[in-house]
Formats: sequence, structure tokens, C-alpha cells
Amino acid sequence: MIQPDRITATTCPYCGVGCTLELHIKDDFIYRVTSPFDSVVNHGNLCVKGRFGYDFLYSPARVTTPLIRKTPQRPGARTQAFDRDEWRQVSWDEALNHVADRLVELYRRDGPGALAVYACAKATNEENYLLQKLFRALFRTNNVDHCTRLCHAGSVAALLKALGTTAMSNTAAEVAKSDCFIVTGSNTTENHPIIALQMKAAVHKRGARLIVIDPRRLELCRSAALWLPLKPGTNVPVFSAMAHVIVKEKLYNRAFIEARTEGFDELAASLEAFTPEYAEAISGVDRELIAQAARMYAQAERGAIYWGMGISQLAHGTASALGLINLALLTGHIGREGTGLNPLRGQNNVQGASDAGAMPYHYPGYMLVDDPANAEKWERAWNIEPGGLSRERGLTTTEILSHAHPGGVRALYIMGENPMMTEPNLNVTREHMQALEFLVAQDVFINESGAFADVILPAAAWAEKDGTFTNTDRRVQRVRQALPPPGQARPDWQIVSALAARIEQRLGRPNSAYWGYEGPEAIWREMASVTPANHGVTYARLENGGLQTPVPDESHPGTPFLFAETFPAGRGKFFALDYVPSVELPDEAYPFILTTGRLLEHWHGGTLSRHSELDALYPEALLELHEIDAERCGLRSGDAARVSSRRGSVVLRVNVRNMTRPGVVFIPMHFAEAAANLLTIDALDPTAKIPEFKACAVSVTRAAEAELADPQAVTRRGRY
Ligand SMILES: Nc1nc2c(c(=O)[nH]1)N[C@H]1C(S)=C(S)[C@@H](COP(=O)(O)OP(=O)(O)OC[C@H]3O[C@@H](n4cnc5c(=O)[nH]c(N)nc54)[C@H](O)[C@@H]3O)O[C@H]1N2
Ligand SMILES: Nc1nc2c(c(=O)[nH]1)N[C@H]1C(S)=C(S)[C@@H](COP(=O)(O)OP(=O)(O)OC[C@H]3O[C@@H](n4cnc5c(=O)[nH]c(N)nc54)[C@H](O)[C@@H]3O)O[C@H]1N2
Ligand code: SF4
Ligand SMILES: [Mo]
Repeated sequence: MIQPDRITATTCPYCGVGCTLELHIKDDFIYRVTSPFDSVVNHGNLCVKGRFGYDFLYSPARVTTPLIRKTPQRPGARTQAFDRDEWRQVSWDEALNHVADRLVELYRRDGPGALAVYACAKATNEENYLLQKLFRALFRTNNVDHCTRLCHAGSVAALLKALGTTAMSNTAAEVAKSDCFIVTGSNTTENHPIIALQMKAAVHKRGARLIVIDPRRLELCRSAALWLPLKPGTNVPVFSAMAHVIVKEKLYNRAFIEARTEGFDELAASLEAFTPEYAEAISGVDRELIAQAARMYAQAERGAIYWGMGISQLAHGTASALGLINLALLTGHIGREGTGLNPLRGQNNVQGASDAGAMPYHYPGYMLVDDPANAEKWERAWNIEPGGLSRERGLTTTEILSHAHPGGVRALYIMGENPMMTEPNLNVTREHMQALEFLVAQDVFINESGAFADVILPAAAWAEKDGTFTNTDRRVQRVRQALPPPGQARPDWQIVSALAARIEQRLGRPNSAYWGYEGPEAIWREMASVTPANHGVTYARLENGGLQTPVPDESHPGTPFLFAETFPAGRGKFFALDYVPSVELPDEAYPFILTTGRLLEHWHGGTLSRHSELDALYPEALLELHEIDAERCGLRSGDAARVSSRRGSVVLRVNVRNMTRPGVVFIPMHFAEAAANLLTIDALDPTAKIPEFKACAVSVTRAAEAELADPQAVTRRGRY
């Protein structure tokens, strides 16, 4: 047995479950990862990513010095460069001075609207807080957003409208207390594996009943009492037909509706049209199944709803989530343990980056930027002259790139995101990236987006820095430095503060905001002092398992579930909904519906998982096809197929697997050589501005072997 030099306890860098990791280290090398049995969130369980996915830290493709492009890039003619000889290694001084000079130059020439920033749901709360502070306090712009826009934006918009909230109402582990729960648009087994374990334990050990509403035959369906296999894009009719049954059969909770909600009569009237027969005709789900699901959920003592991207990533994402909120308000399944409205948050720190203000409409703590009282509060906190902060809402992630043109956004600063893999309709996204005048990427690797940049700033990864992440349960947990960063890489908070000091000096701002933090704890203290939900959170109090926000003061124990008495908006609001079909429906030329999503072993654009041994577990992109469709196309497992939409096309191998319903094909989003987002449509939900990643029309035809791209060409890129 190896004896470790030390064991560092920290939080998993992958998903929003937020499992505790113990990194066993010998000679500054992690040789093993475990988790303590008494860990609050995961009780010692870890999925394959948490246990084995840390080795990207040692990848020879890590960027370890600041880099500036050798060939100056012109707007409109930007190219991708992964190879090291296309970049010049420079000192931190040169890199930061160059970035500060260029940003200040463009700000002086074109004003605050010319600058925009993508924050990072993989980085810490402290780092996201600091980055939005830099752009707000120094450049006076609210053009700050991050991948939450591509993720639960629809859910957040709906929760804000109906209840005035933005997060999961309950703790995921409370599923053990539910007697019935709905999982919809969430492939929990692959994407929140430890929560899926808790869900299965609730079913098999405690007899809870699970209702899965999803177009794919998920692993969870094996534990389900009911599976409603709806067509992609038909959530609203299915959820509304369930509500129709609940109202018609008087299964609703009258006392709750009277005491805590408004708009019931309008909702009930709007539900008349949503009969189970009508929903069946649109969604393909048997009317009896819809009625059974409605009764099972409504008659439960404690019913809960868990949902994911199949709800929010649609051009009617907000309406889909409102459909679920209607169900919870009708039945009163909220405000108690084991109930609730629970959008499972995705990235390790997407809840935290949102709480820390990495969003265009909100300061930290969800204070709207266009409310002058909020702006004044932050002007005082940041020592800025009255009226200095912008009162205008900024652009969202999806809008930032589509505004990349003269007169619009000219410079983009990306801290740890990869739009050239993760935004929809990549052929158009590429044109937007190319149109920028100046692009900075601060990342642990040169990803597909960083390859377009003028400057790369090498960031330390999670195991190389201190700070906090906030998981899907609103639990703030410590991230602890276990290793020194490689080469000259630095933690994001250090890079951002060093850059801010240079920008401030160049701008000659009279009343200086503070940038001289001695460490992440000092940054946390500043943020917590102004955001009421964090007032009671201190690093000392986080030592044993973290705290669930809101934590209004230092004696408060944290909040496992919300809304026992009231909603932040006062009464919960019902919303009457319309069914709006997906923007692009299948037709003769493009007869299949494409849905995109995730695999257990991989992470988003693949930057982390494909630089890890995880890649060997699932080394190439596969197209999931139903056998009926495979026969129709004359394809078998292992054949090469070309999948095309009106926007682009990819070639990948076929996997005949009856996971999707006939007529629906699935491509994972992780593989650059067959990037799903070359096909997806950039239609947006009008309220939340989230793209319709979950439904577009495609054709599937046979391709030649020679048309397949070599996956290893991608994983070898950028190595020394
Ligand atoms: N291994 C792994 N885990 C991850 C991630 C990862 O990249 N890899 N990413 C993390 C992130 S950021 C997120 S947001 C989460 C996402 O986790 P999920 O929400 O589970 O993500 P997806 O795989 O996109 O799948 C969503 C589900 O929606 C279903 N679906 C598609 N269309 C519809 C529809 O119209 N209606 C309904 N009801 N369902 C539909 C799909 O069949 C699929 O089962 O995962 C997190 N965890
Ligand atoms: N077709 C399709 N597209 C989708 C989705 C879908 O379901 N289908 N899902 C969407 C969703 S839900 C999401 S959340 C987005 C995700 O979109 P992105 O956030 O763009 O995706 P990631 O690949 O997770 O990019 C994270 C980057 O951060 C870097 N990184 C990791 N740790 C650090 C750090 O500590 N500091 C810094 N500076 N960088 C770091 C990684 O190297 C990587 O390059 O994708 C969206 N796109
Ligand atoms: S479930 Fe999520 S947080 Fe837990 S080990 Fe897996 S990836 Fe990490
Ligand atoms: Mo996400």
C-alpha cells in the first residue's frame, strides 16, 4: 500500500451533485480518489468521473504559460490554432498588459457595450464574483453571462415568474421521504448519478412510486411505475393534460390553492382544451397513462418533481417549466420535506456562478440591475461614484455572440467556456467568433473556442486552488488546494485581480474599487456582506460539509427546503399555457427529430473528459437509432452515417439501440469530430433566451468509412 503524503478533502469538479472527494497524494501526484462514508451529499459514493476523471490535471495538453497568437488576427478572418508553434509564450506581465491595453482601447473607442464576458460554472464562486465585478465596476457593462443560459434558463425564468425563486426548492436526498416522484427531461442515471442512486433506493427500499416522462427509455425506466414516452417538444400538452385530470377529478388541494396561490380559475378554464385525448394526439403518449400519472402524483402524500434539460432546452422551455409548477401548486406538493420543484442543476458551480451575479440582469444575490436601489447598493459596496454602474440589462450568452459585429460587441473575454462546441448552430457561431476584434480565453486547455483567441491565459484547475462551489441543493462547499498549478498557471481569481488592477490604472478611475485580495476567503467575505442569502456563511462554518443557502445570519443552520410558509413572490401564480410546436418539425427532406444530450463518461465539449482516461471508456461519437429507423435507412450498428440538418452535417457511427422512440435520433454533444451542435437550431425561448437544443429536424443517410473523422486527431491536439 502506498502511504499518502497527504489527503486533501475537496469537492468534485464535474456535476452539480457536489460529491466530497478525498485526494490521496504522494509526491504532488494524485494516485487515488475516495470519499468518506459520512459525506453529507454522497455518503461515500462516487461516479466514474469523480473517482477517475481527475487525470486531465496531468494532460500534456494543459496550457502552462500565457500565450499570444503569432499571426495577428483580423475581424472576419480569425482562424483556429491548436498547435504550439502558432503561439508565442510570453510572461504574465506582457500578457496582462496586452489584454488590459486592448480592452481599454476598445472601451474608449466604442463604449461599454463593445465588451462582453462569459463567466465559468466550473470556476469558484469567488472567481465568478470577481469577474463580474471587473466588467461591471470598471467597464460599466452588464454584458456578463455564462452557461446557465444554455442550461436551466427556462426553469429559472419560470420559477421567477411563478414563485419569485431561482433554485431547487428542496434537497435532492429528500427523495427518500417522497412517496411519489416525477423525473422528466432528466437522464439522472448518467448525469446526476448519485442522485439517481438515491432515487432508486427510494423506489426499491421505501416503495416510492416513480413516474418517468421522457422520450428515451432511460435506465430509470426500469425502476418506474409509469413511463410516459412523449415526442420531444410536447411537454406542455402532457403536463397540461395531467393538470386537466387533476382538476376534472377534483384531486387538487383546495386548502393550499386558497391559502397560497392565485390564478386558479383562469388556469382551470385554460385546461378545458387539454384533454388527455388531445395530448395523446400531439405527444404520442397513451391517454390512460397520462391520467394514471396525474392521479398517482396528485394522490401522493408527498409528491416531488425533478427535471432537467428536456424541459428547459426548448423554444418553449419557460412554458414547459411553468407546466410543472402548475402541477405542484395544484396539489400543494411544495413547502414540505420530500416534495418540491427541483430543477437538477448541471455544472459543479452553476448555482454558485448565478448566485455570484454572473448574469446580465442581476447583480450578485439576484438583485435586478435596472432597479436603481440595487445599483446604489453595489456602488457603495464597490466604492463607485453615484450613478456610475450601468442601469441597463446586458446581453445574454446567446445574444453576446450574435451581436458580434461593428457597432455591437467587439471584444469577448471567455473564462472557462467553450461556445464553439456548446452553442447551437456552430456554423453561424463560428462566423460570430470570427467577427470579434479581440478575444481572450482563460482556460486550463486550448479548447475549440480558445483556438480562435488572440491571448490565452493559463488557469489553475480545481485541485490547484481554494474557494467554494455551490451544488444543486444550494449547498456552499469548500474547494481546497491539493497541488501547485503546473508551470505558470494561476488561479482565476489571481488572474482577474491582477488584470483589474492594470485596467483600473489605465482608466484612471477616481474612486478605486478594491482588487488587492489576499485570497478567496476575503473575496467571499465581501460578497457575503452584501448578499443577504450568504450573510451567515463563513469559511469557518463550511469546514464540516458546507451550508445550504439562504443562511441569513451566523447562527442560522442553513435551509434544506424552502417555502414552508410563503413564496418569495407572496402567492404562487398559476399560468395558463398554450401549446407551441417545436420550431422545426420533421418533413420529407428531414424526416427525423434530433435530440442531443449527454453520456455518463463525458463532459460537454469534451475538453476535460477527452483529456482523461474517461475517453477510453467511450472513445467515439455514436448515433442512437431505433431498429425500425435503422431498417428504414438500411443501416446497422457500426455503419457510418451522415446526419444532416438545414444548418450542417456530421458523420458518425450508428448504434442501433432502442433507447429513443422511432422517429427520434440521439447524438451526444461531446465529440468535436461529429459535433452535435453543427446540426442544432438557434431558435430561442422568447423569455429565457435558451436555445432549442432538444429538437430539430435531420436526415440520416449511409456514409463511406472514409468520411469518418479520426477521434484521436482531436484528443491529440495541442499536446507538447
Ligand atoms: N456525464 C455527464 N454528466 C453531466 C453533464 C455532462 O456533460 N456529462 N452535464 C451537466 C449539466 S451542465 C447538466 S445541465 C446536466 C443535464 O442533465 P440532463 O438534464 O439529464 O441532460 P441531457 O442528457 O441533456 O438529457 C435530458 C433528457 O431530456 C430528454 N428529453 C429530450 N427532449 C425532451 C422533451 O421534449 N421532453 C422531455 N420531458 N424530455 C426530453 C432526453 O431524452 C434526456 O433523457 O447534466 C450534468 N451532468
Ligand atoms: N447540443 C447541445 N448543446 C448543449 C447542451 C445540450 O444538451 N445539447 N447543453 C448545454 C448546457 S446545459 C451547458 S451547461 C453548456 C456547457 O457549456 P460550456 O460551459 O461551454 O462547456 P464546458 O465544456 O463544460 O466548458 C468548460 C470549460 O471550462 C474549462 N475549465 C474547467 N475548469 C476551469 C477553471 O477552474 N478555470 C477556467 N478558467 N476554466 C476551467 C474547461 O477546460 C472547458 O474548456 O452546454 C450547452 N450546450
Ligand atoms: S455524481 Fe457528479 S459530483 Fe458526484 S462524483 Fe459523479 S460527477 Fe462528481
Ligand atoms: Mo448545464
